[in-house]
This record gives sequence, structure tokens and C-alpha cells, in this order.
Amino acid sequence: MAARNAEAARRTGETDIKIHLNIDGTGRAKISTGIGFFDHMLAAFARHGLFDLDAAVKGDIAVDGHHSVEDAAIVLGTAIRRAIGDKKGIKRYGYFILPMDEALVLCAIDLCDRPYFVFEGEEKITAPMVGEFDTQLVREFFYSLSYAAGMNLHFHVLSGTNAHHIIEAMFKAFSKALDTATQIDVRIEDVLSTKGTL
Ligand SMILES: [Mn+2]
Repeated sequence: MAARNAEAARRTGETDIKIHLNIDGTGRAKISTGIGFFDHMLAAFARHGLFDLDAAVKGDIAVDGHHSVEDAAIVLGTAIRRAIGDKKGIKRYGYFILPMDEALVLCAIDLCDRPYFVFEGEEKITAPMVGEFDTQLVREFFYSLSYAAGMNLHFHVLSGTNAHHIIEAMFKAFSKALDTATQIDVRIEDVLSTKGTL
């Protein structure tokens, strides 16, 4: 099977973003967002999902990270939707429960084209910032990504106290769940739906 690649870009008065994603990659990442912890999270997403990801994000970080993170999510979600294409033969569902020290995060995904976002346990993230990353942007990132990608995305932060650990566990759990959901199962003819469409 040919590797499933996609590009997406977006340019506004606030941000200029280009993303290339290979769903069938090996975890290589070339990331530049201007926000160190966000670079770290996108690199972890690529590595642990075995996706190849180039992300060039230029935004108005002199204001704050909000526009950069939110718009990067829109572009990454668009790239995911394009890369999985017609969804023929994919597993569709994926989930993972990922531990990172004291943090434990459940992520579940349905690539159903009906966006929905649930984030339980958000209150466990008590630190306002991790480095230059505003922790309120975790919700913005995954909400925007779920809508752009057309995915049902659930997070439950089951335990955790350290914001770096909780957020990193979320990105890694998401990446592992997405890796599962996008895998091809040769037993699946057409798309995995009784409706015949996803
Ligand atoms: Mn880390």
C-alpha cells in the first residue's frame, strides 16, 4: 500500500502554518512552532504514533500562544482527515491508556466524521503554564483538531498532578489511539460501518 500522506496549510493575519503528515511513517519529526513545550508535544505525537510530521508554525507568539496552537490544530486535523482519505479498510476506532509517572490518561477515538470532544479530568491540570505553553490551550488544541479531522475524541485524565506529565500523556495517548484507528485491517471490506459510509 502506498504511504498515506497529506499536506495542509493555513495563512491568516495571525498565523502562517504548513504541515506535512505521513500516517504510515516511522516517527520522524521536524517541528518548529516557537513554543518549546508545544514542539516537544508534536514531536512526541509523531514519535509514538509512528507518524512522520513536518510542522512549520509561525504565529503571533508575541501576543501569546493561543492563535499558533489553535491554528496548528486546525491544520493538523485537516492533514489527518486528508491522509486517511476514504477510510476504506481502516480500523476506525482506537484507544489507549497511557501512564507517565503519576499521570494516567485514557484516550478514545472514532474516525466517524462526526466531531465530538470530551475532556474529563481537566481540573487535574492546575499549573497555568508549562514553560511558555499556556495549559488552557490543551483543550483548545484537541477541540479544534477533533473538529478539523472529523473525529470523536475523548480524554479522561484518570490521575496525575504534574501538568507536564498529564499533558504529555495526553499527546502520547492520542497518538497511540490514532495509530490504532488508522491502521488497515485486511478483513475490513470497504468502510467499517453498517451504513456503508464514514
Ligand atoms: Mn516531557
